Amino acid sequence: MICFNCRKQIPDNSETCPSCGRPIVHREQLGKEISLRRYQRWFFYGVLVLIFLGMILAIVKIYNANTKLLLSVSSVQKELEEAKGTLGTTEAELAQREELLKQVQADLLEKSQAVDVKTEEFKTVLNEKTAIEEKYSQSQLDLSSAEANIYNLIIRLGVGISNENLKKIPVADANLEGDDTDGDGLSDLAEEALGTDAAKVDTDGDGYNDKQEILTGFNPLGAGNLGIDMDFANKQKGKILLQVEGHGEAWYVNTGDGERYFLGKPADAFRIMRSVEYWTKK
Ligand SMILES: [Ca+2]
Ligand SMILES: [Ca+2]
Repeated sequence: MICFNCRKQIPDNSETCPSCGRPIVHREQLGKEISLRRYQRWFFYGVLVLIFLGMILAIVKIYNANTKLLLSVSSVQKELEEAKGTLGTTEAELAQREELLKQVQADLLEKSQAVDVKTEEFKTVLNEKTAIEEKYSQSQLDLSSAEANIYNLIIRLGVGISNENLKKIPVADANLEGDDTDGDGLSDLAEEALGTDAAKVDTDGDGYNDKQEILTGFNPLGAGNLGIDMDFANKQKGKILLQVEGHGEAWYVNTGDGERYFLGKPADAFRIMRSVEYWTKK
């Protein structure tokens, strides 16, 4: 046997080298140690591989978990964006509806105010009509029963009318005579009802006297015409119209020609109404 250290021949089964004193390792023992170390090395490698695989597994798990989390966050963000979009649309619609509501409320208020104004106008006309009817009733006290019947007729048939609407009905050339201060052919009474100046032949000074203008449908108080409206006039046929904006002057709209016949003030009306020709003229 040879010493592995000093390479000299030594007796078999020596525990130490007699030459260099180095402990002798026998082949069987060396084989065991090598096997042991090989086993230890493989064990170490195995543990390393297991640790490595464990780490890989852990990384994959973490990666998967993170990916899921990111996907989840992304999905939530997307839903949030969609919700924001929906909210934006809803807010816009809400604003639009609020605007519409405001407009409707404004219209309603405007119409309500218009109704109030009309109601007031109606009340005024009604009050004036009532006042005229009272005047007729008072006048009636001094009349004979036959004349009283005529007044009853006026009260029953009389309809209040504004001056503006009255202008739409042509004036008949009848019963316009009487006390005539300016001598233009229109009685002072008729001029008061027509709104012209009883002291001027030509109230607006345009070269045409008041009666000419009235009978031809022109405005005796200025430029333009009276705005005759035969559709309107025809609807008033057969009615006794009372000037609620004047002194209660009465006009009768003939059923034939649709012209208005001056009946005068309440106190004079009966005299005219007895003249049958004005009721039947064609
Ligand atoms: Ca006159
Ligand atoms: Ca004139």
